[in-house]
Amino acid sequence: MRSAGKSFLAGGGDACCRKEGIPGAVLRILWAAVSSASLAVLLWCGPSAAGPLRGERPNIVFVLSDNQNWEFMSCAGHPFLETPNMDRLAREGAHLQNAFVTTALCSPSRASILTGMLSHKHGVVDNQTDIRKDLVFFPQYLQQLGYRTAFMGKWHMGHDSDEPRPGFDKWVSFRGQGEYYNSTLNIDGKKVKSTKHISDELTDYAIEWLKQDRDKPFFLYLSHKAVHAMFAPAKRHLGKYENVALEYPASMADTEENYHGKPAWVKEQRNSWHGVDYMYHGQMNFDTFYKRYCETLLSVDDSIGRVLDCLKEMGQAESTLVFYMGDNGFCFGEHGLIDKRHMYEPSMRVPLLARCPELIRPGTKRTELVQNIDIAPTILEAAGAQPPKYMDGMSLLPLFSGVDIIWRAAVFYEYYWEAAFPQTPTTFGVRTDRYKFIHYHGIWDTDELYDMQNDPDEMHNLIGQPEHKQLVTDLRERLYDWLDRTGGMQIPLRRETGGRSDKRGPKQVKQYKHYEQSK
Ligand SMILES: [Ca+2]
Repeated sequence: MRSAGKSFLAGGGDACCRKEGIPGAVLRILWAAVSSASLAVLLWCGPSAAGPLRGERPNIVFVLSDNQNWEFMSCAGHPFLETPNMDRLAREGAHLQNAFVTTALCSPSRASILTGMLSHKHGVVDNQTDIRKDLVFFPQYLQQLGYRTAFMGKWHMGHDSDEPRPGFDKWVSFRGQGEYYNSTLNIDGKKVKSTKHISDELTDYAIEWLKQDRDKPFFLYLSHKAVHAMFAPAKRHLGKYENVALEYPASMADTEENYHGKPAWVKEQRNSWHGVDYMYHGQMNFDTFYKRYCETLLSVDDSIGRVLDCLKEMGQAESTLVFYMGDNGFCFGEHGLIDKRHMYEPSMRVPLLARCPELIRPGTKRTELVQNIDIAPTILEAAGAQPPKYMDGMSLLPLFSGVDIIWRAAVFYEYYWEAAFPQTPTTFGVRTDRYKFIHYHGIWDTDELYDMQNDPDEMHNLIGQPEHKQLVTDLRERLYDWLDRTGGMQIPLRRETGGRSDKRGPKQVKQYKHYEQSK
């Protein structure tokens, strides 16, 4: 089967794209955009190395959470959150500790996971734009390789449609962000009302599907709604952390010291939908926000546990490759901000775990810089195919082998201003293992440079320091080289539709509406 898979994938983007009808012009752009990262994939994927490290194709499960901060797992050192099943994945598999997204926003990141492509290449740069019909989702290739595939949960690209998308034999989804309770699900084209908390409901469907008799390998994409705002824990978890004492980040206070050297937009955002002074326009206070988020995340951890137990019961736990990842990070008061979009560490960094005893040594920890665009090439290679050249990511399988390898030296970042949430500017950046350079488009006061080794909380902007002048010049050049090489030298423009969350709040919010109403 592996050679059959290679016959259409080994030719890289060319063969795949022609098969799926990508026009020649687009194909030429894609070829022109083949990056050094793609080259590394080719180098690693020689005939002897490609494919799983065993005789047959593994079953694969990819579990995605929404908006999970990379430190919100017990195994990542969170002070009180209990995530026994995420910890189990890390203990029995691999914890990729330096994982990032290319754009910290739901739909763009999901499109990057599914296509292996950067946001400016797949074109999904906000939460409203649907993905182009000519692009291929990696599960479509898995189907051609003989996999049975299922999608369960939040899709979100093309906000208003929940219709089944290509690449999946089974489809359970909902419109846009969905609802925690009383969701209207689209199950293979039919509308069905959910009866439970959405994390439990999706897991029920996932397990029912996993347990079906089949003579083919399976691929499950379990895409949770949790933990997106407005948070709603499963009833069994509600209030679990009500009495914990929170520790606020040092950069949260509105002090001159905290905003020294920062661009003006950061302090301006404090009093907005995405700032601690008027968060979600007064729908909750910071402590409620933090605690309900943690409690809502517990249902995702439960879901992972149920999937792992199901695989064990089926006798598939040793040979199934299970991933767990967040679609973007989440800010908890750092620099006075909440939520995501910007390039500060809590926003662009995500949890990433993988388990497969036949493939990954238990307790593996890797610190190489990895990204959401790496998921598609990794899964395709695990399935025995060579990833298409047009994909921007790199297969992570070499990292699971436990040997030292030459890896990428930097990851790049992009975020495009949205009319719906106008408080965060268009942002580009590059992060090496030591430094982070952030460049804003249309912001004229200052760019940013941080020494991530000595200043992991990004408190001291070094951009103006004379000793870093050459470093800034070099990083700026690398950033533009990357944009140039990958076809990113333009700003995508979208028609403004819907409302703008651009209100300013009172100094003191007197009533927190969302949770007052839900009591
Ligand atoms: Ca998200």
